[in-house]
Amino acid sequence: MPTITAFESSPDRGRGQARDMRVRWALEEVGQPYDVRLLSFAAMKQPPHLALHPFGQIPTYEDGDLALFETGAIVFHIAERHDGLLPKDANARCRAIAWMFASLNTIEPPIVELGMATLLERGESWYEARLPILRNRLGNRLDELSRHLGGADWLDGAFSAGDLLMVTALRRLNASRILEGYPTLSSYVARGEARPAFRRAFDAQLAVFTAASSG
Ligand code: GTB
Repeated sequence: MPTITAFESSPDRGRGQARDMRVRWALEEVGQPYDVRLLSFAAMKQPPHLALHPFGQIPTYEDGDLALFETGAIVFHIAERHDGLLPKDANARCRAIAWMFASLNTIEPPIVELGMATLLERGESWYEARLPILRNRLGNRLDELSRHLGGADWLDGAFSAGDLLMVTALRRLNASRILEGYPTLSSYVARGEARPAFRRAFDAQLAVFTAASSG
């Protein structure tokens, strides 16, 4: 049974924003049970965890003699070894992998950049001038993604690991009202969140926060 790592006490208070959520969701989609090792921020920076993750972060994934870090690599590994997250057709499979990269490399960076600016740069003299630039950069990407999705349920045919990573990247906008301007993308995220595997993964990470805050 694989073991993943997650925050002992997630700063998102159980909203499923930390990246263990993506790995949990992938494991739930393919029906693979898993163990979770919870880590404090201090433990994440100690040698035992740094041996698994060079940047001292979560999530990690251990299964037998394989230890992995980076959510994209972990989700890809799970998708490769189980049915359900990548199409069987070779070309469709390549396109689903392209969407995994697109979510991590094209869509998530402007989301994170805007989030970091509003969180950490508010006091800077240039903050107000930079904000519209970041909003515009993200808006362009969301326009393009929305146009691609059109009336489809998923990015390219059946639900895939590309959708799993894209939905979780877009969920990072939940705290803002940005997706309200993109009904196609809001419905897409809602479709992802309605999947039973998403719900199981979400409830599992929420249970960690609930237990930590009641203990
Ligand atoms: N590229 C890596 C991957 O995809 O696996 C990035 C991993 C990463 O950012 N891990 C974060 C972490 O360990 C947790 S998920 N941070 C602690 C550290 O770097 O010391 C990012 C995250 C954290 C918290 C929220 N939140 O509170 O809303 C959202 C997302």
